Amino acid sequence: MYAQLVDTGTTGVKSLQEMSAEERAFQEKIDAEIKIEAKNWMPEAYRRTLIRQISQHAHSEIVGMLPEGNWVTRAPTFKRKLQLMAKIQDEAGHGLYLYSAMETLGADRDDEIERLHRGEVKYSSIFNYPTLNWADMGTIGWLVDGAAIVNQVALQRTSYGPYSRAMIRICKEESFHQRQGYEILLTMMREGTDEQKAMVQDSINRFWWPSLMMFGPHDSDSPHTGQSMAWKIKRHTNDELRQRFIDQTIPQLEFLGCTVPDPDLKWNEARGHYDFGEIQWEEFYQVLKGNGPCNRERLRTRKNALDEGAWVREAAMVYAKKQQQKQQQNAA
Ligand code: BYC
Repeated sequence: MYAQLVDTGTTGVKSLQEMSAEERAFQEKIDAEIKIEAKNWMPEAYRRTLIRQISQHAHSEIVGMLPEGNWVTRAPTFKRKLQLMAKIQDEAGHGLYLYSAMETLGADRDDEIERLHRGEVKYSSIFNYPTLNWADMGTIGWLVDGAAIVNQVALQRTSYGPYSRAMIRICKEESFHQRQGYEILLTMMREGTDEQKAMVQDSINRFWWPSLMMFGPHDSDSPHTGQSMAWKIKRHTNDELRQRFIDQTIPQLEFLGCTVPDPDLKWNEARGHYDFGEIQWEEFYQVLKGNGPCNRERLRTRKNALDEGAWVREAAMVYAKKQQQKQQQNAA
């Protein structure tokens, strides 16, 4: 794999000859599928790439709670409300595992959260779109968690041990989320009124293209893919995973009896894959720059949550210090 990347002219990836002895030993370990652990030597750029990706991933889980939180008070039944709350709590848990995995690389959680709040680091573009109707809760579970799973199943085999182990548990929970989302939509399509069926189609129309954007830019425009593939942080490229997601999602879409807003979508027998239209990349880059429909609102909500929770953290610190003093007095 590594030699192939060099041969195909991927820029910025060192050849084995250009590496120091330490870097070569590291690369050979990666090539032999031996996991890198927190205390092992690693190139500084590998560490920084992982902190960037894992922190972005953790922030996505935490910010990703907000579009769904919008519907907790308006879920149509008590059962749906409980399911939605459980899903959102799982996402908080995913964020916490991921921040912990990031800390094993020497990054500071509070610093990274501050950088998020200053708008210096990214989180998944998808969470900058609003949730306008109840069907959006189904679509987020089915399409957004569905896209996240395709990406995260591959990340279970990522080369950094703590990240790959966090992914195993996260994937189990995500596949449950995906099914609950699909079941919401199936219920609305099978038992709903015409208006409710129209809500499902409207929701798919709004979330289809942003879900495809979750996989990132085309491989040819992705600055990090070459090196991340060589280090096996990424096991598949952005375009490969996007295609895999489309291929597995379209039969589910047909079973629902819905369509996607892409006139170019069609099965290509020769390729054995669906062909699809071009993503509006200008929209994607605008969202990344902070100009999506909800970017400002999302960051404002997160900052307020941190400020309003300050007294809880302070109280916990005072209590912990008092407990520590008591233990020291007892031990003396
Ligand atoms: N949104 O060279 P590239 C969930 C950035 S949450 C925003 O391809 P890379 C859920 C990229 O960071 C699941 N930014 O980068 C939660 C880079 O910017 P910087 C979230 C994006 O890292 C609640 C630049 O564009 N999943 O499941 O090799 C409810 C160039 O891109 C996006 C993860 O985070 C985007 N869509 O590949 C429901 C998975 N795409 O850092 C569900 C972990 C690209 O140079 N992350 N960028 O400023 C990854 O697998 C990889 O980081 C990506 C991008 C495939 C996303």
